[in-house]
Amino acid sequence: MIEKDMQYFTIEAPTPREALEQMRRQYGQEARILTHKSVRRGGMLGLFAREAVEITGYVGKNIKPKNPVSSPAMEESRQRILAEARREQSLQLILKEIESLKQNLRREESGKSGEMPAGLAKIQSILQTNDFTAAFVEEILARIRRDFSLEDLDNFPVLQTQVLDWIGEQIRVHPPVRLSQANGQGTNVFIVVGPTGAGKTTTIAKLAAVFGVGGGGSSPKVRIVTIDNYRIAALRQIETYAEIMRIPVACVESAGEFRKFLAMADGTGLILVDTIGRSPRDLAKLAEMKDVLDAAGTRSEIHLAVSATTKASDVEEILKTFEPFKYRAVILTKLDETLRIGNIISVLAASRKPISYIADGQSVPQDIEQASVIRLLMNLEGFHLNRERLEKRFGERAKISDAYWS
Ligand SMILES: Nc1nc2c(ncn2[C@@H]2O[C@H](COP(=O)(O)OP(=O)(O)O)[C@@H](O)[C@H]2O)c(=O)[nH]1
Ligand SMILES: [Mg+2]
Repeated sequence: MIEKDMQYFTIEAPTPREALEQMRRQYGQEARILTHKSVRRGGMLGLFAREAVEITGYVGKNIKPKNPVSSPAMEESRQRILAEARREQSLQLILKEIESLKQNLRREESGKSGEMPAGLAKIQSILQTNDFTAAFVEEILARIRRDFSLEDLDNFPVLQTQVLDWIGEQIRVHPPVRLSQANGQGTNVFIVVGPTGAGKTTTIAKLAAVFGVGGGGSSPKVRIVTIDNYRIAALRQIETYAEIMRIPVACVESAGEFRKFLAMADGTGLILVDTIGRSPRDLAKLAEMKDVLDAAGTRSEIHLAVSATTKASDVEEILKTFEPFKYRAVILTKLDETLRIGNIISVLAASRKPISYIADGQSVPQDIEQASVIRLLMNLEGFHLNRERLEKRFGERAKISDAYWS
């Protein structure tokens, strides 16, 4: 703005109008004002001073001032105006900087507290109601902030659809256990581990019923074996189920016994292994059980039963405790006992563990189904679900009664 071929001037007059008129008179229509301020002139100790106006400005050099100012005074005036203008410019820069800092601060604050846009706040509240972990909620909110404009945030149906998709994408589903009895080779060994009371035995009974019906052949399609370091009375529970279903049941205590059992049961379509441990904290006993289970070798597949009523930090702990068993997937039990499953979805998403089966009641065998994304999404509170759309996106709810024998 400030250029060398400009001529600079300062004018002082009693009123702005007079200052402007004087400027026009002296420098013509092309003259431009740079700064403008009120000054006090005359008087003593500030008394009887009169208000005056001082303007500074510039005009192109080719326009000759009608009443030229002497050269040294002119240079002084020029320097003064330049200094003023520079000060003004750096002030503008500082102000701009402050404004951007303020904006950043506002943005950060709205991330933390009540100032967030209504759509975002609503999603946050729904996710919290469903017991999603703080980390999971934060991630979803960050994603919304990244992908949605402020206007889009006002369209709640669209926002909700997107969030449901994101949650659905976080849920991993383990494909159905496929059993083959045609080749007669080896034995499928399906082992369920998990904390006491998680629903292992009940799940084993349900699976035994599901897999025990259908198929054919001379040897039993399904056998149940209980790994029990203590031979406690719990065996009675599975024996009762097994009797009703006419499924052979056995109990083994050591790796040697288990190996013998597997050799004897060769040709069985599916061996379901129920395990009993005291407390999952009893790590020595868990290690002992792992030794026994290892006897099944590569023919086995281990799944971990976890109750949907378990709080997030405990689920994390359980997943870690049973890590040495190298379980493939999680069987989610007692879904009927809670309306909030954000905790489970959050922790499983973070640990990248898939869900294989979902149990939602005590009835054997009907209260079990193949895990599906839609079944879990349907359990979420506060969202308006478009089931048809979700089925298209994530596939339908699977029926466990489909024959898995091939
Ligand atoms: N409501 C509900 N109860 C279940 C479910 N699965 C198991 N249970 C109950 O939970 C309790 C413990 O189950 P159990 O199979 O003995 O657990 P385990 O110690 O892991 O073998 C029993 O009273 C079961 O009836 C389920 O999906 N829903
Ligand atoms: Mg049990």
